[in-house]
Amino acid sequence: MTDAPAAPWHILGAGAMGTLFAHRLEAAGVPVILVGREASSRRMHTLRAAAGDSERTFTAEGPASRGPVHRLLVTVKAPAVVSAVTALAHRLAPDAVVVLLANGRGYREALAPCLGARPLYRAVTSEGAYRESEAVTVHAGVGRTRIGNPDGEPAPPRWFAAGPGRLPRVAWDAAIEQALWEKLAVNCVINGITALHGCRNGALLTEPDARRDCDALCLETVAALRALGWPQLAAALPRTVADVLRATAGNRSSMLADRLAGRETEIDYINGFLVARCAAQGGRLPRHAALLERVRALQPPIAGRDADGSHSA
Ligand code: KPL
Repeated sequence: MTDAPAAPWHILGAGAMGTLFAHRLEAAGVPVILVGREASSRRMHTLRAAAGDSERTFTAEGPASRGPVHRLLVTVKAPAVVSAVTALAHRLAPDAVVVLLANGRGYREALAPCLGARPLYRAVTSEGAYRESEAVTVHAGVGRTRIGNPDGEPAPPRWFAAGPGRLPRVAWDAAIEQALWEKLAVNCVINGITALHGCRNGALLTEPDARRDCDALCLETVAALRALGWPQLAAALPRTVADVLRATAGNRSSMLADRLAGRETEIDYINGFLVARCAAQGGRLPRHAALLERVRALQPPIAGRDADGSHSA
């Protein structure tokens, strides 16, 4: 067994979520190493929060770094997950723990060659953060984080208690599979439409055109959840979406932010995943399929894409 309490957490993707969790882990006494694209260094970073600024200096590793990785938190954006983890795979220790905090689904299959028999733990968070600059992250909204094993693991493992389990508002979730479907469904309804209409989340409640699109997409998502065996999530979805829209009314969705920054969006891992899952059972989701095509058409050509793949919402 690894010396779990001493094993540092490598954080792959030093964007808003990555740096937020880096600060929180270090504040709880858990050592952190940021993994990025630049050469190894020490990097000072500020977390701006309602309680005041906190400054920390992190060890940052570049692509040439070696040495085993025992604990890995992946916070890159969906389109970068597979390439980023694959690039680090040769450093994963046999007992490495890999936790993925990203929107969307469908990564387990793609990562199977580098993970082998290791589970892919997933995290779902409602923390809100954005990068103000390279050196400053703003903790804009306090939320909850759940971590669990989609393949089923009822009790929190030892690595959890020694690491993220030390943080306030972070809990082990034995039903993380359900949490992932709920988050996917919410992102399926909100993210693509806000990117297309160029509106903040609250407009899906107040602007007639956006609201009509949102309601119709929500109905199709309810049917999809039922068909996929999640009747309770399906029944609750309209209320869940309305609650999220009210709570985040002034926010730009992560997909709108990606679109405005000219980055590749996560649409293939969100609506694309749902369309493919339903198609595998012979079901059709015409509204999701149309949205998928329209958002894909907005995306910049591959060569022009910003390679910053950090997860920020
Ligand atoms: O998770 C989100 C995102 O933007 O990715 C929501 C819940 C839609 C909040 O903006």
